[in-house]
Amino acid sequence: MSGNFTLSIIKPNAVRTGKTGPILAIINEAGFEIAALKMVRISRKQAEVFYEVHKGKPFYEGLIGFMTSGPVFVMILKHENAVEEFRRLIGDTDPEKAEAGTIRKLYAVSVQMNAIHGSDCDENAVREADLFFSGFERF
Ligand code: IDP
Ligand code: MG
Repeated sequence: MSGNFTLSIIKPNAVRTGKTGPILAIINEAGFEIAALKMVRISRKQAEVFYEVHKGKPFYEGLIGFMTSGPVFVMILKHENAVEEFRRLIGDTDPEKAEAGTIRKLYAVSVQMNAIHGSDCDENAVREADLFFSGFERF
């Protein structure tokens, strides 16, 4: 299903403040199909593997601390051209630059606590989905 799916994470700030339902509604409205979904508390080790590309950047330690600070919802979402379409739906990394109506514009509280993750390319969608879901957990 490469090219037709992306990996998303509803981040701890959004889960903590009760935004999971509203965010899932936006994702549903936009026509994405949930192919896998679970609530997990990401460990430090898992966060380090997931964000290894950012190791050494000034925001890295803060990001790891934030992403392990509480439970998240991890999901595989299916859609035509899923990676690009989903990045458009979530908006810019920086909520101040995100377009009106995007998930980050609505629910991010800072660049770090920007409510949601979306894979940035098909190769990373495959990598990230494989980290979180076995074959039996995908539909
Ligand atoms: P993305 O999530 O839009 O792909 P990335 O550059 O891959 O953005 O960064 C991963 C995550 O790291 C961001 O979603 C955000 O939570 C955090 N982050 C990125 N840049 C900054 C920053 O300058 N300050 C604080 N946190 C940041
Ligand atoms: Mg990224």
